[in-house]
Amino acid sequence: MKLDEHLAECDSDLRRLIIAIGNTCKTIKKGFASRQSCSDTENVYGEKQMALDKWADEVLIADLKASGLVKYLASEEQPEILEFDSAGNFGVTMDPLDGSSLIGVNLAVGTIIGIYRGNVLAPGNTMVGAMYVLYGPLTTLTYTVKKGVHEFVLDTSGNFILQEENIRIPDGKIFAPGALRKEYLPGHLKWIEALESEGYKIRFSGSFVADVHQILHKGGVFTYPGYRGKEKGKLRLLFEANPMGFVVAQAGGATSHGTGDILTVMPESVNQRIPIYIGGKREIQLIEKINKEA
Ligand code: AFP
Repeated sequence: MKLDEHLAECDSDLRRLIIAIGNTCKTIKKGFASRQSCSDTENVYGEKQMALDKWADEVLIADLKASGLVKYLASEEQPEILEFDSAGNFGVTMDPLDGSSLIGVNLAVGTIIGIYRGNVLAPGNTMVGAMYVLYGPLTTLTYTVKKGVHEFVLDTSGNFILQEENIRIPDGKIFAPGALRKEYLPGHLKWIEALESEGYKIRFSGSFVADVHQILHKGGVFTYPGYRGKEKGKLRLLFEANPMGFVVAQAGGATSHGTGDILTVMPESVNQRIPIYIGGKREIQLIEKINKEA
């Protein structure tokens, strides 16, 4: 089944928006091969090439503006929320290429999208949908519109074909721990040691979207915690934590900033950072329990 068929029951504007984003991601995917650059360098013809993440940002902005569906657009690459004179009223958050420092070494990166009705400076649990496209050996698109989490794979004809419907996060013993151990806060260290004593194995690639995708399928937990000197952590609430948290929560998992659900946090600014724990409910409950007892 193709993506547009799968979305047949969905609100027609939301359906058009998801399809439009999927189409732009196909363009981005082609850019990896044709642009062959990960920084502002000259190509073989002596032409200046824009870094792929900045280029992906421009392509997404242009396509979303042209769609007429989006009024507010917040991008990790932009300092302010863009506002379009549009008939539609969707608010979209995007990380055009998460993990972009891995492009040069050919590891998986992705595009992360959150979808709101109206402004995006709202708690994540008000999203009407979220999705991500992972550019790995296969290009996959995973979406939710609060009716399950579904995954599609890009075939050789350029169609996103249903690969797995109603994904549920299983139990699993992998963990993806960001930040330096010597800078962990006490509660976090205790939690990490608890996971290690239970035999959790490390799987951390440097691409949040790829690491969370693995956890969605294999279980376990990803974290980029707050740490000494950077108590708010590294990842962004609007662009990374909320959309991926929304997908994982819809698949039966959970997300936390260490003491509560990330999806209930009212953003204070567009570039706000937040400590993140995302994955299985059991692991998330454990960090909250440890932190609350401390
Ligand atoms: P880039 O998009 O700049 O490569 O950052 C990726 C990221 O935001 C996230 O995808 C990774 O999980 C995290 O940073 C890795 O951070 P460290 O380099 O500090 O491990």
